[in-house]
Amino acid sequence: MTCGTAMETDEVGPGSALSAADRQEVLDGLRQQPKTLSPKFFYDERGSRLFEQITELPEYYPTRTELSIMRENIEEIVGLVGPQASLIEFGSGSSMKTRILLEHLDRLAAYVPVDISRDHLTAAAETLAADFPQIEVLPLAVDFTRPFDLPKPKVMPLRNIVYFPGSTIGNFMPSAAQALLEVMYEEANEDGALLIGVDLKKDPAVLETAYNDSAGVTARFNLNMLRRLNNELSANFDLEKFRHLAVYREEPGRIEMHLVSTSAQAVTVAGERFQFEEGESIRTECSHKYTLKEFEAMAERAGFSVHRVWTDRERLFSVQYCLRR
Ligand code: SAH
Ligand code: AVI
Repeated sequence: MTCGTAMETDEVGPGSALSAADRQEVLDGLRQQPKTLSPKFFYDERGSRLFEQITELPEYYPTRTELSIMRENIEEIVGLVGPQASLIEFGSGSSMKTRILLEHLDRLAAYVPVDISRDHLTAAAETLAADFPQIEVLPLAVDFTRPFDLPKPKVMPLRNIVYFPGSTIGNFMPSAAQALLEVMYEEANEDGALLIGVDLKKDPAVLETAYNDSAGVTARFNLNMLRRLNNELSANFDLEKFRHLAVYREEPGRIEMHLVSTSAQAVTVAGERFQFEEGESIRTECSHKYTLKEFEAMAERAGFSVHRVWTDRERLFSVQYCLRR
């Protein structure tokens, strides 16, 4: 059993400050009109825990739907993956869904969970390594949008299977999503594949309810980004003066999450002053929803062919197995 956190040159380091590159990204985003911040900044330890709570909300259908699709089709998935693969998961979080794969896949060579939320990743990997002592667990605390090297397992894998559940692909703009799929194409090496969760277009009311839960957890998750910038970039956001907004935009086909300033105000971030009008917002997340056709076209542009698609009866969510062409 191995469970050391592999480190990279552009690593997500320990401690409580954002890296210089992240600081620059935050400032660049706030200088834009409209102001934006990357959703990757949601995930400090508190943000990761709030996301876990979101996955259990009655309104948030994606997690339970994806889980049920995985459970129903696990035998077929095991057959497609074959023996002695290395499983590389992008944005692994607590690796909760991955347990189904770890329990069923045939003699995994290694499991490599990749996540930006370092402490959360380390805790999840330690638990998994204890629960699956026969599997080499090699966590990698990096930002997967920047170049990184995969750790080498002790057992030579027969193929690399990239796993990207949760429809985290939807959190990227279409061009960035395609670029990320191209990275996954490279990681999946010659005989490998991509197993990906993709949320589907549906009644906007269902979507808006999923991102505006009645218990206010999604609002706390959204506002946590400002708390994080206060802690890690010496910002002075007053959390009482911003409110959560999530709306579905038909044309780009995505839920947008915003933090709306409830008054005219000035905020300082890393020494720079930003002015907000009353009602002006920071866009913190886009969550794109795809038709099966739209996702297939994007996967093909990245070099994949969609080999198998599983959905639930209501066609809310899909799990797709993509081969390198
Ligand atoms: N895969 C889990 C968690 C999804 S939440 C699930 O399906 O439920 C999205 C995860 O991606 C979080 O754990 C977050 O920390 C991680 N993440 C987001 N952006 C990232 C980035 N740029 N690099 C690495 N991890 C990232
Ligand atoms: C991680 N990601 C796919 C989630 C989503 O649905 O876009 C993040 C999230 N944002 C609000 N609720 C959940």
